[in-house]
Amino acid sequence: MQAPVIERSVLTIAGSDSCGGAGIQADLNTFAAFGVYGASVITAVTARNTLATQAVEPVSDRMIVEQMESVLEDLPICAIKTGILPSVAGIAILGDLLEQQDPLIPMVVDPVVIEPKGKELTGEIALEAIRNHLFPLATVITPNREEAEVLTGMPIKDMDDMKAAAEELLKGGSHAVFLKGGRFGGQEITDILLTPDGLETYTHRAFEGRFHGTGCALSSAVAAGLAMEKPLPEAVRDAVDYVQVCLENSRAPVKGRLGLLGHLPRD
Ligand code: PXL
Repeated sequence: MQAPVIERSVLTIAGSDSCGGAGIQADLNTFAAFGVYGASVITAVTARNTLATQAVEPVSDRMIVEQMESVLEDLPICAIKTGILPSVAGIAILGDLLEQQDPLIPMVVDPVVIEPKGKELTGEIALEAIRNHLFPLATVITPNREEAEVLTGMPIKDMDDMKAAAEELLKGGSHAVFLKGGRFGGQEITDILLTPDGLETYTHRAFEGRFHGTGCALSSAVAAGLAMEKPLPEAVRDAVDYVQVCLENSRAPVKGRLGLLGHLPRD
């Protein structure tokens, strides 16, 4: 019997995380949890765990393009999520390739800047290239507080600062900004989605401790929702709820201090 043709799939363009908590591994787990087929273009390989990043090796621009062409030739990609993009030239090439898609594929751009030690993953120069080449093509960008500070040069200390930074990013040419809230002291976190239609807020529980890969899961869940043709505010709502469940189901590594998300039913 002939298998049915795949109707929709999501593509992650991101780095591999050897400990499985973030990057490609988190993205594919998220797509699976949403029941949507996931493809992956790997941009960098990390040797890392929840203690630190031990080594990073970028994948060549040529190989990134090869992977892109292989996937686009064969699969119905209904949404894309981008994570770590280590090469400025590669970001421009990727932008050109995505711009040529007709119609444009809905895309979630996660402007990942890793903590100072890991800046080599997506440094601030690469971030500038992401802003120039990918933000104009993105359905939504998903910076966290620190990334929004770097992108806008504006310090974010409270909710008013968050709104001002999101407005600045929207003015800068992004179609929508999902700004992940920091914890401003309380037991809750508020994320905001700013689009030309207005502002939506998403308040949720702040879990104790620190976790690995929440940003990757969140942006991938939004992409999965877009692939399923959910309106953006609904895709974001479902993504926020999904990460909360992952946090409830998280487990600790043996040595490191960052919790690992529980995406799928446990063994
Ligand atoms: O969470 C950002 C991120 C994205 N991609 C890879 C990572 C990390 C963080 O560690 O390792 C591959």
